[in-house]
Amino acid sequence: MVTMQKIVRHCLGGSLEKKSFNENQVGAPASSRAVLGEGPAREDAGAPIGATLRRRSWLRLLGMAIIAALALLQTPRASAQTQPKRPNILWLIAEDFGVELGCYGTKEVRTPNLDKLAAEGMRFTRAYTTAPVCSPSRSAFMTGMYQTTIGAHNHRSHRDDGYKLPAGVRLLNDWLRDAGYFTANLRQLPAELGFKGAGKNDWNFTYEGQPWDSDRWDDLRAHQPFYAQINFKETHRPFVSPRRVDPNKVVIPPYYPDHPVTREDWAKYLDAATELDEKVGRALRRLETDGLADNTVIIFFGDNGQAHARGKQFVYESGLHVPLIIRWPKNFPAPKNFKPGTVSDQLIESIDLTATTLGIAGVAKPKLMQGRVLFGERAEAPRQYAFGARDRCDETVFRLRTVRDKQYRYIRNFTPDRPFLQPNEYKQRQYPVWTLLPQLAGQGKLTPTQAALVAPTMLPEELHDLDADPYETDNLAGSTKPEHRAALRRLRAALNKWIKETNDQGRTLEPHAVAAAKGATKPGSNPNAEAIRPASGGRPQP
Ligand SMILES: [Ca+2]
Repeated sequence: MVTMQKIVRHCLGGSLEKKSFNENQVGAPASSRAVLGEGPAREDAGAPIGATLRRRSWLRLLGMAIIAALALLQTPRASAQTQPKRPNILWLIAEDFGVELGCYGTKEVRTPNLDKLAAEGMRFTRAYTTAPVCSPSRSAFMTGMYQTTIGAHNHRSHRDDGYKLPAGVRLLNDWLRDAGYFTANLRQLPAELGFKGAGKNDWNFTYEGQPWDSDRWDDLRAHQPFYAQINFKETHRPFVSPRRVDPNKVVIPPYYPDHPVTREDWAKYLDAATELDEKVGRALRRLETDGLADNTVIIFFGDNGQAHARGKQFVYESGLHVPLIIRWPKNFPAPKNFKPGTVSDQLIESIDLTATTLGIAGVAKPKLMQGRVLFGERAEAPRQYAFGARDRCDETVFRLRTVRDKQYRYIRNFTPDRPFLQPNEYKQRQYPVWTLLPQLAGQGKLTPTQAALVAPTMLPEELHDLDADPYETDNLAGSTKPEHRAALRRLRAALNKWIKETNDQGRTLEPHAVAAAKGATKPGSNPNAEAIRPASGGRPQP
């Protein structure tokens, strides 16, 4: 009873009055001490005895209610301390980045840190984002759902209309937080790293509340298990990394003109990859010195493909193919299907990383989640197909859908009446080759493959044999060879089925005025507001 009175007194007269429940404070012991510790005594001197007793029992009840409420608030976090130990999970996300790493065979880059990560972990050669541009891709891999299913398919849409995720669909963070994980999108990194995380979210839906518990690296060690991201902006344009690569030595894809402008631009992209690798290396080394490396699963990937004219925003390999490296930590046994030091050619969609991350955390896959678990006891069958979709980007409306299997990529263009170079202010401003193409076309200096990019219309269907033609320049949709006809029929059917079964929301276009305003539905709103936010200071906002 004395103890209870102390508790009641303390709650009402002491720490409760100055209590400010710190959402970032995890773990029962510290918080419990804050509530149960000695506080200033409270006396009821001068009040009648009956009134005092009535007040005391009321206070007792109130105190118990407050304690019960605080305990309830802390239950998920407290349970993280007592359940079997689970690994931390750190996503390292590169912007607009294809597979231009030494370990993927690019000779001109110097990427020793990611190459080492791949050697220690697993490297995946067929990992694909579901969209070739930031916001739909990020909306997808943060929910484990195709962006086309959840209505997040148009780039920078739903920024001012209050649009929410469909019922039963949640952010990865929310599922993990419920399971006792601390979540962070790291912007504030240790000073020795010499850079800040971009902190990018870029979701095409409204998130109410605070999606992340923290943006500070310094919070990680005390808040395990954690799920954290570092978003790297080096490979996003403009490329500003130190010059290392010789433009004369880079290998230019055949669909771009071999011109000094192209070579210079490509070399800068590879320089950005080297800079990215250097920063990833710093973060990984700090993880070790902080004693976190052996408890943390590392997942490195790109948020969409290459920042080049035919890459980002288009559904060729160059727009969707991303690097994927996963390293398993020493303190946990590798799960089923995870084989350190190996290379896998399994088809993977970025939304599989969502389901897999939940699996690593010991969380059952939510009923609606379309991503597949790659490892562990919950591992699902490998995909036969990887799908991708491009819808409005900025002010530019296309509807492109694609599916690939282990050998072929099929593309269907629902807007073939528009040119590849359909005006796009962002591409024109940031991509020198975008401007170079029509200039050289006017001078008659493009090869037929390159000239396809300046044609007044696009092909309604494409079929590419990725083994024979990795640059996807030879369209086999009209081929009479039986194997090509069979692949075309099979992939057409697979795409039709996917559109129907996943309820592709892109079948209905946005109103013209919304598209023209780059997704804004209200005068004066800026759908790019988050994307152009400076990468320093403050917590990330949804
Ligand atoms: Ca991006």
